[in-house]
Amino acid sequence: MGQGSGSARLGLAIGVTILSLFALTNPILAATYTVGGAGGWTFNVNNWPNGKSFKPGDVLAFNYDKTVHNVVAVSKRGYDSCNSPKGAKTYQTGKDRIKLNKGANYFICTIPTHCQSGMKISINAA
Ligand SMILES: [Cu+2]
Repeated sequence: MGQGSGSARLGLAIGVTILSLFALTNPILAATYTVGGAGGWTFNVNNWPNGKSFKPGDVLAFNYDKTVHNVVAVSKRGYDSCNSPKGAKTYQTGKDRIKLNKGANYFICTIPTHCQSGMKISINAA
């Protein structure tokens, strides 16, 4: 047994300790949800969150045809009125991953008439 195996064992012990601390300090493991399920981010997806519970840090996966749709995070007012502020960050890769903030989170598609056709979701992360 040389010095090498001793320090390897020490390295392993430190690694395990760090992983344990990480697990203890992060009791909430983030989940990823695919918005709209198999149908993805599209019209009439507004009822999709019903009955589901979300936590801050969970990730919403928006899968959609980027030539037709987009995703913009908005306020309640923006959600209700289907408007987004000028210069709002627009996700448009067709495969966007967005982390939920604590509290209310609202997303709409800003292509004309889409939000009015139910391409909007309201989620409370608690
Ligand atoms: Cu759209």
